[in-house]
Amino acid sequence: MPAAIKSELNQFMKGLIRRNPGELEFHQAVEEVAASVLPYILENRKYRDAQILERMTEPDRIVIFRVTWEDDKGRVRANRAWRVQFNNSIGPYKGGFRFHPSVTLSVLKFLGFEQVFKNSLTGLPMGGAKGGSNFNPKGKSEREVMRYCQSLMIELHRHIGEDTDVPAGDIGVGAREISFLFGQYKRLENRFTGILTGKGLSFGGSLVRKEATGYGAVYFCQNMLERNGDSLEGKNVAVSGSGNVAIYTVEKALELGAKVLTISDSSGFIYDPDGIDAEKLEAIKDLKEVQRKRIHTYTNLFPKAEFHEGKRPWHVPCQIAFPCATQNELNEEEAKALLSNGLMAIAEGANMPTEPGGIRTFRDAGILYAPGKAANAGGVAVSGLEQSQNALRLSWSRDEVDAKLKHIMRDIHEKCVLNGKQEDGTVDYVQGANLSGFIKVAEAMLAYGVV
Ligand code: NDP
Ligand code: 2IT
Repeated sequence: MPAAIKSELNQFMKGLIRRNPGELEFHQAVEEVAASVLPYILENRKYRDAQILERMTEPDRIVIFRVTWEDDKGRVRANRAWRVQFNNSIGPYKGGFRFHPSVTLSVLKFLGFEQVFKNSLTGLPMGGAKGGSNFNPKGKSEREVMRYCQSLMIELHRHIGEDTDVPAGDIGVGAREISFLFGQYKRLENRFTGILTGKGLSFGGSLVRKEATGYGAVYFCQNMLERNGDSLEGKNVAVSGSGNVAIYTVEKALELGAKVLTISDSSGFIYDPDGIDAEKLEAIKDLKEVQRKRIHTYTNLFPKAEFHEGKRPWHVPCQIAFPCATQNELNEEEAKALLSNGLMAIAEGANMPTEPGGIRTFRDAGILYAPGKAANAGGVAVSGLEQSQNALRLSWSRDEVDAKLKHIMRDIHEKCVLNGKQEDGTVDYVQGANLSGFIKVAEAMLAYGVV
């Protein structure tokens, strides 16, 4: 990085850190974007004069509220929830809701910030937001989760709306939670409207939304490989996580002829030397989606597989990696191990799963590295299509939605190539995604004047 840009970046980050003390995840997400877009801002005075980056890194609004509820033993419990409405320059706020004990304001600000760029990349009219709560759904009964969702919506409903802010799922918020939240919204407002996405198919959900993030990440990877005259056929693949994104990443990778060796959760990872085939994947869906069990129970069904307790899958030799669990789940040492074991491509199903040292390692090595805001945009893209179907009061077929998803992922890939192409013909997908996402939002903000 040229010295002038580096000094500008340092100065910008100093101010951001002073304004947002202790919010490490937020600092991390902003620094990566700022490093990509600052050269462009310095070349184009209009962005600088309008303080576009300073404004883009300040959320429009954050709502913080208490959620009080009663557990099955009749004890009164209290949690905290947030909705970070980051930027609605190009459309109503849109982004997931996360239930996990690790949720903090910093985590939600990083996720909301990333969402602004991701949503811009999809080409659909969606602003960026993220919400969440430090509620831990693990070990809670169905009724406890229901009461929690209902209590949360009693406050949240005032701040959302089909043309204002449309939440969806994320870690710990899946079809069950979206259903409880939607049912309560409908009761409170006496209106049936597309206020959440990821809904059940019988009440306004879209086909392929459940699969969209994982499928989209694999489509994006396929696009990167195709540009290099290659494909997923016969490749060894490592996947982390065993939730919504991981499961449908495995499904699409299998369909395209890859061999999937790993899957994981926060307790450890499964290594299946024979590969996780379609039949084993159905067993995983039953374990995780129906029985809500831990991933180590896979070895009870398939004893040839190994469970590595407390470990992550990144030392397993593979050519392609899909981190699909959570932020900062792949560090520099693991990135080096992946490279020395022959990694050629990585596509992030999760948001910000690779630590900055890992990203540097992948970019320096010149392998195909797709950052989350490009690779996992398929989920929110199909959420956008769910909103369109709700507005039209129509449902599109599975093939129609899947074709649109493929098209959107290809389009995002092309945008990354356009703004990330290097002199030697390779593509810096981080640069391409950040700059492409930035330009659309920045143009809208400039057009609005000082707002
Ligand atoms: P799920 O709750 O369905 O699954 C999360 C998975 O990640 C579980 O296997 C979970 O294991 C694991 N995990 C969660 N937290 C940790 C942690 N701190 N350390 C290790 N493993 C962890 O969530 P999703 O699959 O929906 O989300 C996964 C990632 O994808 C997140 O980064 C999310 O932001 C991102 N994403 C999701 C989209 C969606 O449409 N759902 C869209 C775009 C991105 P355990 O059960 O042990 O906690
Ligand atoms: O991180 C994400 O893009 C999501 N959790 C999905 C957001 C959405 O509105 O579908």
